Amino acid sequence: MADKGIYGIACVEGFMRMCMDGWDQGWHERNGGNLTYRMKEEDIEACRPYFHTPGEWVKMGVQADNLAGEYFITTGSGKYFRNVEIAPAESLGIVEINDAGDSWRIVWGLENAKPTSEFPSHFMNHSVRKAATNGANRVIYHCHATNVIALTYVLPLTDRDFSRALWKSATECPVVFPEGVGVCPWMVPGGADIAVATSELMKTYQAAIWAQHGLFTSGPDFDITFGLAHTIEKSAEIYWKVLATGQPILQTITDDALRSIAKDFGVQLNEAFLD
Ligand code: 2HA
Ligand code: ZN
Repeated sequence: MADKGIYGIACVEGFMRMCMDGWDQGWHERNGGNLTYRMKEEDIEACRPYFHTPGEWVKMGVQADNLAGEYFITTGSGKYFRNVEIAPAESLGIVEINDAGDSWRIVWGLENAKPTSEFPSHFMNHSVRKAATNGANRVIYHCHATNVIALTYVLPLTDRDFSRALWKSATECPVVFPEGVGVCPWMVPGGADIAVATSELMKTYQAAIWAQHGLFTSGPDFDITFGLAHTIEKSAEIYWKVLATGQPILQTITDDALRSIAKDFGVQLNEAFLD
């Protein structure tokens, strides 16, 4: 088989596959959405032969001590998920973080490009999730999941309202995200303010919803992080289908049923969201 170079390395291959999976779902119109992966030591060593002379250090406007010296694979600002497979070196790249934990520089890819406009949000979320999971979390994903976005026009923008609506729209949900989801009010994307607000939510939750914008999910690997977004979006879709019938709701998953699921599956549901 032909040598695929850096594209044959598992972390890069998995990263690209997740981008195309998100594209296939219809969550990445134009340059919508972004993905970052905090590389393991073995990922960095496997990719290092392909690194070029590093670019200039660029300050991020956010800082995290626990991410100093880390390497991330990231999608590019203004780049299209749709093009990741045909133009990977322009669409994504690898950045190194400096010892102060406040700047990045490009070591591979991102040709004529820079990291995603949401890199500050990804970075702060990585910092919080790394700490919350003892280093297990490695992936942060932002997508424009259609049904989730639509829900932010009709549900009160509280963690409790969204968590309950999603838990009750698909039986798997309380098992997949027992702590619930966080909800961020509408904010200007791309800056430090939304990054800090989102990372506050990610101290508690694996997923956060940006009102009228999209969804953030986190996880230890690509499968789990994509699966979380997929589960949340699917549940929101079911919620919409039920609403769209205009029929009265005759039955739903009761709070006691949610408790029973949690007990049998051995997960701790966020009690603050139960009646
Ligand atoms: O990358 O999705 O939030 C484009 C966006 C900004
Ligand atoms: Zn977005």
